[in-house]
Amino acid sequence: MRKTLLALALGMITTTAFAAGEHGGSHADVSEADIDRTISFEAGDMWFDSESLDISPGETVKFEIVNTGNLGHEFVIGDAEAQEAHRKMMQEMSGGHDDGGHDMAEGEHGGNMPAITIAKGETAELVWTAPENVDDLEYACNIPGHYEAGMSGNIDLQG
Ligand SMILES: [Cu+2]
Repeated sequence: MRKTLLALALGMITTTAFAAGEHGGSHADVSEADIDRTISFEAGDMWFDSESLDISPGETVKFEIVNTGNLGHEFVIGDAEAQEAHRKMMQEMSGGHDDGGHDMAEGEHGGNMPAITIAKGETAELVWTAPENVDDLEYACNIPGHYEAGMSGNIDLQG
């Protein structure tokens, strides 16, 4: 009886953690031990201080991003097409208000693009495992105007 209860409890924890990971970009679904490498960099007003990242397929990376700017930013991983689609959506939702995009970004990523938002002065973390069958991905801040001003970079997935 005890074992059954324990298994149930563990199952519930796993499910909850997984859901959190999908929605908030939380790393709760990956334990620290699974992380191969931590990559730290800065986001500022209209730039990331790393213009490209070399990551091996299958590698689990923890991004630690410090926002040293005066605006909120986001960090989203996806291919060029997905980034563009996301950008359009953010633009439509913002209705032209630059600041309004921030909160909406969180709920509208749809779950399949790893994403975090980083408030000014904050550090945000995102744990991500690089896919095996993709050549190049982009990372970007898709808050209206930011990508266009330079907030993007390439992720080179080296086999
Ligand atoms: Cu930004």
